[in-house]
Amino acid sequence: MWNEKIETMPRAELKKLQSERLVKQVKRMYEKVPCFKERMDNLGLKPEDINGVDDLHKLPFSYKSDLRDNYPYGLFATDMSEIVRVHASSGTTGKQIVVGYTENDLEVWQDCVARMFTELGADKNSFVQISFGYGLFTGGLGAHGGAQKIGATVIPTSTGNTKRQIQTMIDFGTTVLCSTPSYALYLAEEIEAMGVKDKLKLKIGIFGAEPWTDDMRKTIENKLNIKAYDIYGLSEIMGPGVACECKAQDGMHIWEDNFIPEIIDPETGEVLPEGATGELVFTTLTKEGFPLIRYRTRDICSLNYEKCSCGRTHVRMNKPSGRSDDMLIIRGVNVFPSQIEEVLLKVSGENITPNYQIIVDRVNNNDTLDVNVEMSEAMFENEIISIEKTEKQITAMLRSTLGIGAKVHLVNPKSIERSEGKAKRVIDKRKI
Ligand code: DLL
Repeated sequence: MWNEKIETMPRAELKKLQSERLVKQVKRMYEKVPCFKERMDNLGLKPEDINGVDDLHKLPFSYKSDLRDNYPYGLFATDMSEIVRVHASSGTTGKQIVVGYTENDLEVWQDCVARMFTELGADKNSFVQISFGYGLFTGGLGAHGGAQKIGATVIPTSTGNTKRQIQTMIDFGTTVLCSTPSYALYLAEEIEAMGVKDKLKLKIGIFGAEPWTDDMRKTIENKLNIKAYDIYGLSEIMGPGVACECKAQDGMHIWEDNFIPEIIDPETGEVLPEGATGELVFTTLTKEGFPLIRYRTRDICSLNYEKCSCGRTHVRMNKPSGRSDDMLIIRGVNVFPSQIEEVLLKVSGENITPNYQIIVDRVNNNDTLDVNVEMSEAMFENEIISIEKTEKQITAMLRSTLGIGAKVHLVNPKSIERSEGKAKRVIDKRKI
């Protein structure tokens, strides 16, 4: 382990540490962030009313809209002279949001990411290729900092230039690949097409930044002949490294010395009991530049507080099934794109590839759902009849999973645009 004392800290001690940090954080934010002070004042709350984690539920929520309303630096809690880096995220809608880090924030970030790399088997002998985008997106530089911290040889390729990226992977002896799962899939396809799979030294894939199913994980593992791990994070809270799987692969450990997670009912805001599924909310405990209290992530998941077989005591979150704002309501039925992916990957194999796109529209006041799936080269050369048969099979499976009908279209190989970062799998024309 990278930080054994912290990673295995008994829960009672962890709670004490969190409580001390929370009290300080609330006091600091009350003094330095006008928007937070105003919300506290409106609730008739003073920093002295917060004596530890048990008082957390009294504090006001914060929202993505707060970041937009206070754009760019209005929520920062230090003087700008202390901020040594900013990152930004555009998200799916609206103006970008900006986050800032002090020198100490960057150190905490590197420490969290170093814990992740160490657990997943990377060390100073590893060659870590970072194929997350570098720039304002937190993925590239965030993963980079942790990989450097553990003394690995970092190969900062960023995204894009896929063929060269693969040549680099071969020539430089990459053993660990970090990217979005959808870019890993794209890389795997190109590796197959170039016929160079046996030239790779890859062992571990560390993927995240977007929802992906377990079936997608298996597909990528088989195609690249690696072990693939899931990591989670968001710019507002830090970037990659907020949570990551361990070798037990039974959820992602959230580094609770730095972040307190809660699960709430997204409608009422009520804190839900242990194990319930709801919206994930984070409070940052150590962030100086850009701290947040009870930040509504919109990600839907549950938390598991049982001790993990890896020995870590920090709580585990399960794979987010999607964001509450990604949920599609089609003819009154709630549909998560991940449910569609699950079905498609069950069928994927000889006939269809894991590349797909979901198109939602409204025609004559009726919602329509079309799912385009790329067929394999083998099927492309096949007779029409088996294409129709596969379309029908997928349609039936989708109907039984989603409870609504979808039109499935098998489309030509390589006709769906590949993603180098986060995949855009849903086109909701009702919103255009
Ligand atoms: O995606 C940070 C990151 C970079 C995480 C690299 C992991 C690896 P944002 O661009 O702000 O930050 O997007 C954050 O992406 O609220 C989730 O909805 C989604 N997300 C991130 N990781 C996962 C994951 C980065 N493993 C938003 N599974 C989050 C599902 C994920 N969704």
